[in-house]
Amino acid sequence: MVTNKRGHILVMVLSLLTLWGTLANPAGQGRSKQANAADSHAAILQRVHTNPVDGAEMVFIPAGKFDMGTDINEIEAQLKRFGLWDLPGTDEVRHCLDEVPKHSVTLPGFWMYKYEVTCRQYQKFIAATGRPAPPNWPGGKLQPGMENYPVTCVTWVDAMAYARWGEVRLAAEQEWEKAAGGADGRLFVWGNDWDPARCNSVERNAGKPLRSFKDANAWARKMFDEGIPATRWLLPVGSIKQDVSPYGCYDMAGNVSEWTASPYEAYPYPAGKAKLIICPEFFMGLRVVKGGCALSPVVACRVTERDFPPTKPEEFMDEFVGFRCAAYETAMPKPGK
Ligand SMILES: [Ca+2]
Repeated sequence: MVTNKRGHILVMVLSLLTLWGTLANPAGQGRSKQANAADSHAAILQRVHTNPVDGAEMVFIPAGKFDMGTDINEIEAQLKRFGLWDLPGTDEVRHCLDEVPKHSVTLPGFWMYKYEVTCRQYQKFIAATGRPAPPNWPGGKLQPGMENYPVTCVTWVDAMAYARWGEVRLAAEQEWEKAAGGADGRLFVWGNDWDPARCNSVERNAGKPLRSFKDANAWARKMFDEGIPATRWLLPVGSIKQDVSPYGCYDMAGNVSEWTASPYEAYPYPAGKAKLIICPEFFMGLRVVKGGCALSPVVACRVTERDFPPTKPEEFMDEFVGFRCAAYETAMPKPGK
């Protein structure tokens, strides 16, 4: 553990608070403010709510500030860390450029789905609203055994309609990134070191290192050419216990990538600095997808990853794109629907 002057001062302050708490509450009458504060923080982290509409578990993400995105100067170091800096071409660099610049974001507390929305939950939505089943459900029917898999082949408009039915909403990309990485700037939901066993990614499915987009895509193409269905690579939600965020959200590194509510635009630049439109796809009415999928290489499994399905959000669907929902702290669905 690193200690510094500020750490010592904090320890002193906490010690004084403890002493004050003891003096103020002699013989254990009542408890110190510090103990109560610690309890309430633990209570917040343990707050779980079940959405009565779809039965989804939701975890609470406390209010606060975090740094979103990636500094231009960090891209080289990150790619070197993964052994991807010296590759020919610029695939990996271009993939990170839409995360620039790193910027501070302050969010109020909110609730986030603990898991990707499942086929069982989507089936309930279909039954209640008459919306068509995803086209990858044979005969329009949920296949036995697929109930706890993430729903896929849904457009952004489908996901928005689900959220409206569920009396929740799609997460903004800022909320998604905070729910995935917390506030300490970690590269992956579990920390800074890449470990293919910790999430459902291409390296886990291939059983060998496939670090670059080129290698990952070549392997995926081969699987498709052999007629192996996409569902072969997906897992029921929450299957990999290590793919869990600091707040207890599962599968934010892998399994399926997830629609967010947010338009795909350039991140804000500091006042006085030009906003560089470094990605030609910005401001084209596309929507942000966050997180890696079962065919993603390491770069796409990072917390700061953002991607853009390249066609209209009302048309695009993919066997590796699903979604999860969020809600304002004060706008949780109540039982009774
Ligand atoms: Ca995911």
